[in-house]
Amino acid sequence: MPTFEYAPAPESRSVVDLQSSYGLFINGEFVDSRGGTPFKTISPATEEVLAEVCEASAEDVDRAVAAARAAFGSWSSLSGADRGKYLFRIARIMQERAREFAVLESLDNGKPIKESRDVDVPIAAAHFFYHAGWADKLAYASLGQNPRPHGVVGQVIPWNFPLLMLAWKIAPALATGNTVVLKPAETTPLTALLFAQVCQQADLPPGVVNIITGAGPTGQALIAHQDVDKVAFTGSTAVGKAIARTIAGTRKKATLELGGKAANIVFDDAPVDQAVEGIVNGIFFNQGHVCCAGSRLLVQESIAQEVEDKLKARLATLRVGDPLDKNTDIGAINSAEQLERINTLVKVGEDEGATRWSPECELPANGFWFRPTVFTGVSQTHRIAQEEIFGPVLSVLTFRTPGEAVSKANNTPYGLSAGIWTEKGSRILWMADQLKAGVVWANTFNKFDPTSPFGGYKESGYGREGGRHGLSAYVTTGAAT
Ligand code: TAP
Repeated sequence: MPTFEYAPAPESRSVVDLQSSYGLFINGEFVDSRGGTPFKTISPATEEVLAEVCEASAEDVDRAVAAARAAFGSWSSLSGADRGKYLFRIARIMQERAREFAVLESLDNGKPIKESRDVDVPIAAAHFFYHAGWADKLAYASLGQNPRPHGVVGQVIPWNFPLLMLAWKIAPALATGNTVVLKPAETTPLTALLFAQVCQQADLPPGVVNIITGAGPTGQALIAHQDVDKVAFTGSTAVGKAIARTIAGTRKKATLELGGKAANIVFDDAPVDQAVEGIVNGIFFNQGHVCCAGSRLLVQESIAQEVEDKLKARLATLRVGDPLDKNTDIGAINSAEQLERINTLVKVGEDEGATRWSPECELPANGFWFRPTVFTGVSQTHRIAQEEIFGPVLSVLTFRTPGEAVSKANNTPYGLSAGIWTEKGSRILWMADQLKAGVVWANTFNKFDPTSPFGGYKESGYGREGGRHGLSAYVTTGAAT
């Protein structure tokens, strides 16, 4: 239990100007759908309807791709310095409107305001600043000879970091001279639509960015569209595989950022209090709706009990509740559907014999909520050690030797990220070399920066986002054909 109570500290909603309905953003304007069925987006914390949004039909996808194609010639022939100015302008407007973005993101997604305010929005703006800097230096970025854009890029993103994933996708595409059609997730379209307003405010030429809302079929139509030159997708491994099948045999380039089941590995020489903070951050940040979440804790057997006790004591101090309250640590689960998935896998964990524990905490009456949960006594074969739960649920396993830690950590179809906690630098380097993960954090977790490439091994996808590696996915090189 918390040692003292906090008074509520709600962020004001008045900074957000919610419209009752939103159109599709095509060719620089908000337009009605032709034939799509509108749907509602709700606050997962209260189930209140926030707005009605258009479903983009196949005809709308066609219009958006045509607008991006028409804009491509002039956008790609602008000088890099001029494209960079637009990106800088967008970044600065995002900073100026940061509070509005943060409140809207927390309303639509359910994540705590302190995370949207301090992580999602600043890093999203940082991606535009970073890529603005690259726009006029592509020829010197060692991307290959004569780097030039692919053309029209179709981008599909998930609901866990709606604005941040948009920034990861749109900033490098624009910096390299591509034009974009992006589909946000069905449950979190609002910050993408606010971003469309930012594009208008920045006087971005019409058609360079198009935002089409809708669900899976809209994403499918976009990916399959014959005038899309490159596909960039972030989401589940199942949908990533379907996309790979759809584009197989076409000329389309693709980057796929998919799921994960990261091991957070704590050795007996680690600073335990610091490691406990890292474990909490690793799995309970953003309600565990994080592809690179440290959802498997591998702890050395000799300190397992100490770590478990300290972890439980720390979890008892987390505040679960209103995402707009600045004291909230854990917000709402994004949708009823995701809550159902979490409940199903947690039940499987219990049925398979793992021990389930959660701190006492009162959950709000409405909305979608799940207590922070720890499973101990987990073995490698348990489904909760193998499958991505994508919620605030930690599976704890133990190991005795570094070799055992490596083989357990790598025993997964995924390979997105991993964490190592130890005071020995040599062990960090040895482990990082052995782990089949795109990102390895040492004595920290969930650190993101636009300069640092991010992406997976195995079923966590292919291609990198961020840094120079991320840029290379958006250009073709060599002699022009
Ligand atoms: P998905 O169901 O895969 O959805 C991702 C996006 O794809 C959404 O916009 C979705 O639309 C759309 N979509 C669904 N079916 C499609 C299809 N057949 N063709 C084209 N697009 C389609 O994933 P999710 O449940 O939203 O997100 C959670 C998953 O994403 C987790 O597995 C997580 O690990 C992964 N993820 C990975 C990363 C990175 S960087 N590797 C980052 C974040 C999340 P609707 O949602 O509107 O139906």
